[in-house]
Amino acid sequence: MRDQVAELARTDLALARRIYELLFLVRRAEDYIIKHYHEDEMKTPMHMSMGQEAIPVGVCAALGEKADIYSSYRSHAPFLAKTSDVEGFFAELYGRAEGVGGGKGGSMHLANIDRGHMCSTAIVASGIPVAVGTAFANMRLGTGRMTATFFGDGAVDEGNFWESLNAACVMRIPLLFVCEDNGLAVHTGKRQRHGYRSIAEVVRGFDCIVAEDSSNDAQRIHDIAAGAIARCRAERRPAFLLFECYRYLEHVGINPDFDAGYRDKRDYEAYLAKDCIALQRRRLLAGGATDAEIKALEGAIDQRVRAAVERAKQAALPEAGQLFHGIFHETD
Ligand SMILES: Cc1ncc(C[n+]2csc(CCOP(=O)(O)OP(=O)(O)O)c2C)c(N)n1
Repeated sequence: MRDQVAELARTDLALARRIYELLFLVRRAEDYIIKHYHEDEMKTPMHMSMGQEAIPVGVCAALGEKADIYSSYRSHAPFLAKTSDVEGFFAELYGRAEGVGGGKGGSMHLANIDRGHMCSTAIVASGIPVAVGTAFANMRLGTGRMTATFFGDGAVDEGNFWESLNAACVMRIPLLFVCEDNGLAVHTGKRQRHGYRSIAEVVRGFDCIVAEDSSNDAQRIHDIAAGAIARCRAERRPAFLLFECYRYLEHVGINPDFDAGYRDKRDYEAYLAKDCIALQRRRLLAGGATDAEIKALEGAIDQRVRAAVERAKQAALPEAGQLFHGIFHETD
C-alpha cells in the first residue's frame, strides 16, 4: 500500500490530470444520460461504458490526436476519450441535426472523423476489419497516424476478429487491437462461450505484441498502450491489448441489473473498490494537486456537460429531406 502511494506521488501530474479530466468527462456525461433518459427525448438505445472507462481513456491518452479509432456500440467512452466532443455527442443522442451523425445515428453510430473517432458499429466485430484497412492506409500513405480498434470479449467469438488479426500479422500492419474484456456477451459468460482458457494465450500464437492487465487503472493502461504503440511502430506489427474490466450497468440501458440472475453483486462491489475515477483522483492528490483544484476541474466539466445537454434539448431536429442523406440507399 505504501509503495502504491509512493508510486502515485511520483506521477507526472500533467498527464495524471489529463487522464482524470477525460475519465471525469465520460463518467459525468453518462451520469447526465441516466438523469435525463426517462424524459424519453434521447430516442436511442444506450450501451453504457460505466465501469469500463479506464481502457478507452488510458489508450486514447497514449494515442493522442494523431490517431484513428473504431469502437463498438459501447461507444461513449471511446468517442469522448478520443474527441472530447461532448456537444456533438449529446446533440446526436437527442437526435438533433447538429449531432455528429446528423441526428440519425444515435448512441451506436458515433463518428467525428476530424478528431479521429472514425465510427462505432452495432454489428459485433464489424469495425475490426475496417480498422485493419485504415491502419494499412495509414502505413502505406505514411501519414504517421496510429490506428486502434476497441471491442468486447464477445467480438473474439466472431471469425471476423481472427481473420483481421491474421491479416494484420501477415501484412505487418501497426495497429492496436484493444479488447475490453468484461467477461460477458449480453448475459453469457466467457466460460460458456470459449473452448479455450485464455484469449491472450491463443493470440500469443500470432506474430503480434501481446499485453494484458486487470488493474482498471487508466494511467497504467496508458503506459501499457504507449509502450505497445512504440513497439508497433518500431517492429512494424500489430499489438493485442487485453484489459479486464467490469460493466456496472445492464447490457443495454441505464439501470443496474443484479436481479437478472446472471451475475453476482459482490463482483460489482469488488470492482467498485477499484473504481478508475476514484483511483485517479487519489493519484492526483498524492501527486500534489489540492482538493480545491480538483473540485474546480470537476465543476468546469460538469458545467460543460450540463450546457451540452441544454443546448441539445433546444437544437433543431433534422429536416425530413435529410432522411436519405449520408446513408447507403437503393431506390429499387
Ligand atoms: C454479428 C452480431 N452477432 C450478434 C449480435 C448480437 N449481440 C449484440 S451485443 C452482443 C454481445 C457482444 O459482447 P461483447 O463484444 O463482449 O461486448 P460488450 O457488450 O460486452 O461490450 C451480441 C452477441 C450482434 N449485434 N452482431
